[in-house]
Amino acid sequence: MKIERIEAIPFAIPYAKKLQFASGEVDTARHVLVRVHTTDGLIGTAEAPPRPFTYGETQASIIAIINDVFAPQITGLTIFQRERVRALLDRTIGNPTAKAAVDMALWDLIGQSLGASVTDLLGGFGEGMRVCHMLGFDTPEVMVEQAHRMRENYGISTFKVKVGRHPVDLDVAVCRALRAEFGDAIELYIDGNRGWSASESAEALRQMADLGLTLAEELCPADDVLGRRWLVRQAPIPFVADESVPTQADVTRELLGGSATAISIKTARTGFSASQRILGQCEGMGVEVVMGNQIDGQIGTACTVAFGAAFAHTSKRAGELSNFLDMSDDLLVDPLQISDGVLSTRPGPGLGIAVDESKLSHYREDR
Ligand code: MUC
Ligand code: MG
Repeated sequence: MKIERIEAIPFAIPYAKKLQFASGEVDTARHVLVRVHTTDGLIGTAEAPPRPFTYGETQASIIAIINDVFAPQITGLTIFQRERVRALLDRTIGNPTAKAAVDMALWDLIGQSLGASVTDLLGGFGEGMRVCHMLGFDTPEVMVEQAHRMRENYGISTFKVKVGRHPVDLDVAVCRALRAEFGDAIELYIDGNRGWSASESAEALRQMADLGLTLAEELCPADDVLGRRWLVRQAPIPFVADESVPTQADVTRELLGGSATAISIKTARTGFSASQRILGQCEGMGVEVVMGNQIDGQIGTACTVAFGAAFAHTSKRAGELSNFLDMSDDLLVDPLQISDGVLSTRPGPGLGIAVDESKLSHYREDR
């Protein structure tokens, strides 16, 4: 069970509807498929989504760090030495999604070799999660129409609304339209991707005070240190740190510094090994978590639900598990299915995913 080689394969799948938010936009899933091969013929699979506007990684940088730095460090180790792998990868700073994909592919291999699902290995709490859909920037009419489609086709009733535009009234109008259309039948929360200042954020929260929002995420930059603390102190709902917490140390800094009161856990950036630790930190401190979406494809989403379903604390809230629905296609032999607002974990050992080789050869960008 030794790591023999690692493949980092660039692929590109267009979105049917592009996702726009305050820090950027995504119209093509230009991701990296990571495959860890063992000496006895198993293949562990995960995907790394480059998000230059969030972590500074690009498709080319992810491939380079895996091929030039990580693969030489860990080739020859056994698949069970994942803490040694983590220690070696952490000699390099940054590169969160590249590290996370290697970690998750190893967990997939461990599961396959033991005949157990990753969810069972991690904690085995449940068999799926309620789904939250993320609505990107558009007009109130279009966003209401999308929410209708998600409710009717998939039974989804929790929505995260992207905010952070100027003037703030644009986003307030969207949240107001959603609440007016659906009443109490939906849960609504907002994510600003650092688009507003602290005072604009406070004004937006004041204008939306009657809308029953349940969370506010990254409304202003965490680097606006005192402004952000001032905002979080007066926020009437949990204030979620997402892109400001790519490491455990960042979680500690943001929580103890008063810059956040809840944490978004994204397996795309902290894999399973570090996400487990972050979850423990949050649970121990009495801090709520939400399973976030790194604008993942189906492989990344399978990883998120595998982790989120494994623990009681991550299962309390709906997980952000549905944006792959906006992609024109994907790589899995058996596509993920959301029904009655729930995404189930995959049956079968490891992550339970198989890549469709003909789709991969169609979408890969290296040949
Ligand atoms: C999110 O929750 O922020 C958009 C930017 C990013 O890093 O992740 C997405 C979704
Ligand atoms: Mg976010």
